[in-house]
Amino acid sequence: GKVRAPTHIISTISDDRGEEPCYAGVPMSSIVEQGYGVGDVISLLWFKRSLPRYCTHFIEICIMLCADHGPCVSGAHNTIVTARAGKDLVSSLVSGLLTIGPRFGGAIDDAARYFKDAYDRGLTPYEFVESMKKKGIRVPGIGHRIKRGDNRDKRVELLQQFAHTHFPSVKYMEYAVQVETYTLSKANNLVLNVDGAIGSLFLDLLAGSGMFTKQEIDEIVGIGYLNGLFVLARSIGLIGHTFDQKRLKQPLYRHPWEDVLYTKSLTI
Ligand code: Q5B
Repeated sequence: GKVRAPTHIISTISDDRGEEPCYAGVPMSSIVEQGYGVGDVISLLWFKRSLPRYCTHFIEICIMLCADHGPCVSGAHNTIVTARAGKDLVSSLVSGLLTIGPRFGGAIDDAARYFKDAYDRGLTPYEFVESMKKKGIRVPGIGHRIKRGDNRDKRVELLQQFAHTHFPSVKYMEYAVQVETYTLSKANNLVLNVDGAIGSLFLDLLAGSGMFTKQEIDEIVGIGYLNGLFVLARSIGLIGHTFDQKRLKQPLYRHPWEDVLYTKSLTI
């Protein structure tokens, strides 16, 4: 009989060999004819399944809310400086993307991991936060440079409102809010931030939708899919910032001397 030669690549998410490309087995024509949105495409290509509308709508809200947060954040700043140095779109985009990490935008996966572990082990918010402090780890998903207890992040409120209305259960998000109540008692900037809101709510989506086994949830959280939401979303804004700088014909950026504290004194 025929023997299959070993392949160099295994791919399980898409196929372009037929008459039309398929995402997770769904042909492109069905995607268009059935009015799928970008949330459905993400469901197919990242999670390899069609998710209920409230889930794909939630994904789309995350993308829309994280698309940009002004020119002053790390990613936009890098992109603006790079575009003003005359670099091309892709260079300007990746320069901004490279700032996404544990402090900026890339705390979603760790927020999901730590909130899930703490909730599943039955830790009280006090026990969780204090154990993180002992380990010298900042609680991912908590804290913001400009948001405060008396100036909450509107994006977080919008995500919470949507989930309260549409999700069958919001137990992880409620836990994250209890953690926030405790951290806010320590300092006014230790709010639940957009990364923490998405991380905890995605746990609720995974656990409450009935579309994922426990093993699949552990794999998604373990691999770390969720920072992808911020990366994808913020790419929209970073591309916008690149076009903006080019349109405005902005010159090479040079940081003003007055804004640098030079500490090395002259030795005579
Ligand atoms: N402290 C976000 O810090 C920030 C603590 C904490 C325990 C914490 C910080 C942090 C975890 C990572 C995270 C996502 C670096 C943020 C985002 C997207 C964005 C951005 C935008 C957008 C801010 C002052 C005191 C110190 C610290 C303590 C701070 N955070 N303790 N757990 N999580 N969070 N990142 O203001 O005793 O003085 O040493 O790392 O979730 O990135 O809009 O800008 O859309 O673009 O610089 O929203 O919270 O505060 O470093 O001066 O700390 O608070 O230990 O205590 P800050 P620091 P002490 S959302």
